[in-house]
Amino acid sequence: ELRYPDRLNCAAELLGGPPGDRPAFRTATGGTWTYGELRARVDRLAHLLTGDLGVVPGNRVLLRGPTTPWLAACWLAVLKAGAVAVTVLAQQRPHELGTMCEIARVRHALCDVRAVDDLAKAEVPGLRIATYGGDAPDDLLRRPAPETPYPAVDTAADDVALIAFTSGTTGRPKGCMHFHRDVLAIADTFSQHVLRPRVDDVFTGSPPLGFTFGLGGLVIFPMRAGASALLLEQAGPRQLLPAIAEHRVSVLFTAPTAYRAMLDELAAYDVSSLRRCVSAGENLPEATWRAWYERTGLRIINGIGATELLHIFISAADEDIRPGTTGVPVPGWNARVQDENGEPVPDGQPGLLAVRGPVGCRYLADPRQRAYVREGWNITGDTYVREGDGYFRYVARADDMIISAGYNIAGPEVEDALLRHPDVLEAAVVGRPDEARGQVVVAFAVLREGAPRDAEALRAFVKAELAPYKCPREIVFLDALPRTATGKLQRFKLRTGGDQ
Ligand code: 3SK
Repeated sequence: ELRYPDRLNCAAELLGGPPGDRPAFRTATGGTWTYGELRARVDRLAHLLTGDLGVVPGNRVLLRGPTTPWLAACWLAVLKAGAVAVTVLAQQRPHELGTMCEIARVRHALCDVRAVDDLAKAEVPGLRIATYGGDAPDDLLRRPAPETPYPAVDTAADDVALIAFTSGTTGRPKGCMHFHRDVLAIADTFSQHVLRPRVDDVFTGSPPLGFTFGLGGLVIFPMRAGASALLLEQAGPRQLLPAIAEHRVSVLFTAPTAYRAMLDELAAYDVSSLRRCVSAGENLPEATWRAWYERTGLRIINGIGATELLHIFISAADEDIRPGTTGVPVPGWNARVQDENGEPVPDGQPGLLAVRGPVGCRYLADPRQRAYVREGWNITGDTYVREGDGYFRYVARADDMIISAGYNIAGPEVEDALLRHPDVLEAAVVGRPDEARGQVVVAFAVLREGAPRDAEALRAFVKAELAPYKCPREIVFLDALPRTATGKLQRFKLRTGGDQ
């Protein structure tokens, strides 16, 4: 069981350990921040926050900008000053930002000057925005500030440290509150037991810091291990491979679609420095796992996480990895599969995934809390099967099961079959209402460049792989699949054919 002192400031903990001359953050252009420099810059920012900007402990401070060491430093400064970091994504638009500021009662914002326009347009009443990274004399980084150490505010381990928003794939965003101890707990469970990081590790990846997948993988985990992170402002599949080669990256965090997209380019880059490849955010198709393994010899660490629970809670490491499954509960976490009434279902049968562990869901003033947490278990909204050997296998999002002529069909199984075809880059399978069958299976596919759009050939391919009732009635070709800002597939848009 994890135990932390009652008084705990997680930013001070993360900053405190490593020697000052060790690299903390690197940038694509070759910049390096040592831990000593990071500490000094965080302290300067904390002085400014609590001096010039008038932030007091408990205030909610919105952070917005591309993935840079300055954004990470602002996050650490807010927490060190006892305030609450409200992390949002650079892609979110004024209306969404306004809603999140209203829900979290945000009164202060630290914003990269390149991302300020949409925040200003949100016209949040009373919001004081300070920008960084610009030329203006009042830019946060140009203001005079004490160069003295900033003593961390003596927060309680269960004071709120951050509010992370999840919009799921639809609906009004929900703010998830996480404590100072939660920040350390994700490092001391998933990172410590599955990643087993070393001080010489170089982390990088694509998820932004406004998504807790990225915040953990690119700031919390490397810092807790005294390792370093390469922070990339542009981190699509095209930028990741050269960055891995040039900076000798050893730990990679990205999404299943990026692993698949990188396959074609792999041969042109030296990725021999990689020792851990983490995939989360969406289910990892077995076909992608196998293709990556064949080409690199690396076993992708699949994981399921949630903003509600801060990071990954089911996964597996090294030889324990079983392709096609997510893994087992991370040490410190518990998981089971249950029915709608909260009764456990037998192994081998699908049901709702329920988890509990050191971090729990705490929605900020949102009645949906009652649906997410039932009798102490967090119900993630995923349908899973627990195999006889204790491994958890993803079936579908609970509301994404397709029922066609009495058959239950899991979209991801059909997607996996499509992805085994060499021309298919991405696939999404949904149920479309049908008078005769209730629903019919419809697939959407993104093909590799130059591949023929031959729906019949693809249908024949799937028929050879799966029972005929699972074969898509229709295959629609798209240039890209609709996704949220954190990369999650928006199936409802495919189901309705609309742009909601
Ligand atoms: O939302 C997710 O899928 C996720 C995955 C890993 C870590 C954190 C999160 C929020």
